[in-house]
Amino acid sequence: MLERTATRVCPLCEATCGLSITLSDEVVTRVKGNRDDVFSKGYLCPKGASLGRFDSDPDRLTAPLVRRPDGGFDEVGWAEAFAAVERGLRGVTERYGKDAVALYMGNPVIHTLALPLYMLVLRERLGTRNVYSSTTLDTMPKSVACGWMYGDPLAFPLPDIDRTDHLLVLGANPMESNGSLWTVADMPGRLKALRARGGRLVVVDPRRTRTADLADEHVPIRPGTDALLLLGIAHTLFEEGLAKDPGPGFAGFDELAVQVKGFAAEDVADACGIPAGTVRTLARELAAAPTAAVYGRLGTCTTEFGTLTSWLVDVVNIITGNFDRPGGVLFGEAPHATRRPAEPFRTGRWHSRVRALPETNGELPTATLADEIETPGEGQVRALLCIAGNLVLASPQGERLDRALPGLDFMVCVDPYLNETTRHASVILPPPSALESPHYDVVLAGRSVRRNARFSPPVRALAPGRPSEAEILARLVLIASGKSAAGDPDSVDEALTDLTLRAAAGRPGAPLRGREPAALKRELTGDNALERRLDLMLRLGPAGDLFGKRPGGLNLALLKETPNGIDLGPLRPRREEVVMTASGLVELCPPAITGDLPRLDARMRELDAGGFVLISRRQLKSVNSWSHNIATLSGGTNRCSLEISTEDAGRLGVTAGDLVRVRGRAGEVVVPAEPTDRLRAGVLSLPYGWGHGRRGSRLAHAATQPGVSMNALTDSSVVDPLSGTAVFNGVPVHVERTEAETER
Ligand SMILES: Nc1nc2c(c(=O)[nH]1)N[C@H]1C(S)=C(S)[C@@H](COP(=O)(O)OP(=O)(O)OC[C@H]3O[C@@H](n4cnc5c(=O)[nH]c(N)nc54)[C@H](O)[C@@H]3O)O[C@H]1N2
Ligand SMILES: Nc1nc2c(c(=O)[nH]1)N[C@H]1C(S)=C(S)[C@@H](COP(=O)(O)OP(=O)(O)OC[C@H]3O[C@@H](n4cnc5c(=O)[nH]c(N)nc54)[C@H](O)[C@@H]3O)O[C@H]1N2
Ligand code: SF4
Ligand SMILES: [Mo]
Repeated sequence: MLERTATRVCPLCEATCGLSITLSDEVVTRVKGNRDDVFSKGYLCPKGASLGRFDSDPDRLTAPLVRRPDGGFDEVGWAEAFAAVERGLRGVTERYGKDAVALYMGNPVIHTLALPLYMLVLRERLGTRNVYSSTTLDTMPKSVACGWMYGDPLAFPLPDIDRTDHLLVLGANPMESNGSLWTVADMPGRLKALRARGGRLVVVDPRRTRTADLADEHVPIRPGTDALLLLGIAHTLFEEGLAKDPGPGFAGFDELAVQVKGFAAEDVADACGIPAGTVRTLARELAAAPTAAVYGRLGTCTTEFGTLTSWLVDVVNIITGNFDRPGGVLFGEAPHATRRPAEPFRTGRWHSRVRALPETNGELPTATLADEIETPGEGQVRALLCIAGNLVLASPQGERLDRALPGLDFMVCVDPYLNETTRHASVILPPPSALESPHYDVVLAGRSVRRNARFSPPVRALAPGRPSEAEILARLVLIASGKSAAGDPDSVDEALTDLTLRAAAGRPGAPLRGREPAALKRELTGDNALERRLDLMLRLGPAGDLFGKRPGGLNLALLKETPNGIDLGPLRPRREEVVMTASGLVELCPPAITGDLPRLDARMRELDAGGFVLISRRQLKSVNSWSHNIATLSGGTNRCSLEISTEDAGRLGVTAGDLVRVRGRAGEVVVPAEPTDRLRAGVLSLPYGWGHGRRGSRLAHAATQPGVSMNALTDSSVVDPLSGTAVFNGVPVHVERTEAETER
C-alpha cells in the first residue's frame, strides 16, 4: 500500500484552514489540521475532517450528463457535452438575443481557484444583463454600504480579532459558521483568546447561539430590528458626547448627528425588544473600550433593512474611533494583484425587466430570477448557465424556481451533483473533486485577518481525459465568445495574461514600465495556463516580486516551495489607499442610504407585537445546501427541525418531535418541532439547505433524511430595496400543531 501525505487549504468555508491529508493508494484515509500552516496552525472542524468523504462520495458525477428527450439523462463524452452546450446556448442567443441567457454564480465560486478567475471574462463575453449570484442572497447589503461609503463595493473592513479589546457581534454565529466576510481560521480559539486577554464579547442575536454561550453578554434582539438598535447606539454616542469626529478624510459627521435624531435608545427599545438601558450600555461600552469592533453578518444582511444595518455597523466603528486602526476594523489586503473598480460605486445602471429592480455591482437580484423566467415578452430569460449554485434550495421562494426551471429552453450546470436544481438541466458538466484541483484563495485572501499567501497543488492527478474546472470554464468562455467549444482553452488565459502584461509594462507609471511583455511572459511559471496567470497576479501584487524588481517578493514558484504558506503580517491601516469615492472622502451619510431611513422609521412605528417570525439557522456540520449526502456530517444533532421557544411550545401544546405546520406567504412545510430555551418568544428557527429527496435527483444518503426547505416559506417579492438582497431572517409565518405530513 502506498501511503503519502499532502497539504491543502480547505474549500468548505471561509476560514481557509490548512489541512494535512493522508492518502493510501490515492484514497483519502485521514484528514487532520496542518499544524504547520501559517494561518490556521492545526485547527479544523468536522467538515474539514470529512473532506475525504466529499471526495469519495459515490454520487459525485464523474462524466457529463445530457438530457434525453424522454427526460432522463445520458452520460456522454466531454466533447459531446460541450458541443451540446454550444448548440443550446447559441440557439437561444441567435433567436432571442444575449439577454435571454441568464448566469447564476453560486457560493462555492469563492472557494475555488478556477471559478473567480474566469467569472469576469465569462460575464463580459456572455454580454447579458441577466447576471445573478449568491451575493444577493448574502453579502450585497455590505457591498452597497461599502460602495457608497468607500467607493469600492469590495472594500470590507474586518474586525481585528487578535488585537481588539471589545467585539460586538450582531447576527452572526461564527462559532458554527467559522466566520464570513471575515476569514479567520480557528475562530473558536481566537474568540476564546480575546476573552482570555480580558477582552469583552457581546452577541446580539434572537437565538442564544454557541457564540452567545461563549460571550460575556447575549442580547436577544427582535429579528429585523438591528438597524434600530445601531441607530439607538449612535444616538446615545452623540447625546452623551461620546461620538468622535473622525476629522479630515471623512464627510458627513455633523449630518449624521441630525440623521440619528428620532432614534434615541428610548425610541427604539420597544421595537427591538431591548431595554433602553441596555442600548445605552452597549454604546458606552464601545466608547469606553481602548479598542473595539462591531461585526454584523447574515442576521443583519438578509433582512428587509440589510443595507441600512450594514452601513450602521461601519458608522458605529467610525464614530467610536475604531475605523482603520489596529484593534478596531481594518481593510483586508490580498497579497496578489486585484482589480479595483474603474469608477466610484453607483447602482441602477440598468434595471430588471419585470420588477425594475436596480443593478448593483453588475448584478440583478436573484430574488427576481423566477420573474424573469416566467414573465413572457421581449427580454425574457430562456436559458440559464448555473455555476456552483443550488437555486431551488438556496433562493427565496425556491419552490417557484423549481417549477420555473423546466420551462427554460436550455439550462447548463457546472456542478458535481445531480441535485434539486441540476435535475432540471439540459447538460451537467461536473468539475473534478477539490483534491484534483490546485488551490489559492483568490477571493478570501483579501478578507483574511492576517495577510498570508498559500498555494495548494492538486492532491491527486486528474483522471485521464477529465477536464479541470478551469478547462470547463475556459470552454464556456470560448462558447460565449462565439468560438467553437473545441478550440484551445489555453487561448483564453493567454489573451488575459497578454492584456495584463501590456498594462503592467505599458502605462505611464505602471510597475514594469519599459519591460518587454513577451519577455515577462516567458518568465511566468506554473503547470498550466491558469497557474501562470496566478503567478502573474502574485508577482504584480502588493507583496509580489515584480519580476525581480522586488527581491524576495511573492511568486508562484516560491509558494510551491512553501507548502505551509507565507505569513505576511497583520493588517495595517490603509484608508487612503482604499477609499475611492467621488469626493475622495469616507462618506458617513451617503444620500442613497440615508434616504431609506424614513422607511425604517415608519416600520418602527407599525411593528406589530403578535405573530411569529422565522429566522434561518446554519449548522456546524452542514455546508449550505450540498453536504447532506455525506454520512459523517448528517444525523445526530444535524437534522432539520423547527426550533420554537419553550414558552410558545407550551402555549401551542407542542412537545419535542411533534409535527408542526409552518405557513409563510409563499408556501408551507410540515416539520418536527424542537422546543428550546435558546429562542426569544415569537421567534422560530429553521435550518436552511434541506428539502432533499426530490424525484430525479441523485443524492442517495440525503434522501434518507430529506428535511424540508426553509425557502418554501420565504417570499421572493420582499427584498432589501437598496441592494436587492433576499430576506431570510424576520420572515412572518404562522405555526400550528398538525398530525399530517404535507404533499410536496
Ligand atoms: N433560507 C435561507 N436561504 C439561504 C440562506 C439562509 O441563511 N437562509 N443563505 C444564503 C447564502 S448566505 C448563500 S451563500 C446561498 C448559497 O446558495 P448557492 O449559491 O446555491 O450555494 P450552495 O447552496 O452552497 O450550493 C452550491 C452548489 O455548488 C455545487 N458545488 C459544490 N462544490 C463545487 C465546486 O467546486 N464547483 C462547482 N462548479 N460546483 C460546486 C454543489 O453541488 C451545489 O449544487 O444560500 C442562501 N440561501
Ligand atoms: N457550518 C457552516 N458554516 C458555514 C455555512 C454553513 O452552511 N455551515 N455557510 C457559509 C456561508 S455561505 C455564510 S454566508 C456564512 C454565514 O455566517 P454567519 O452569518 O455567521 O452564520 P449564520 O448562522 O447564518 O448566522 C446568522 C445569525 O443571525 C441570527 N439572526 C437571525 N435574524 C437576526 C436578526 O434579525 N438580528 C440579529 N442580530 N441576528 C439575527 C441567527 O440566529 C444566526 O445566529 O457561514 C458560512 N459558514
Ligand atoms: S472551519 Fe471551514 S475551512 Fe476550516 S476545516 Fe472547517 S470547513 Fe474547512
Ligand atoms: Mo453565504
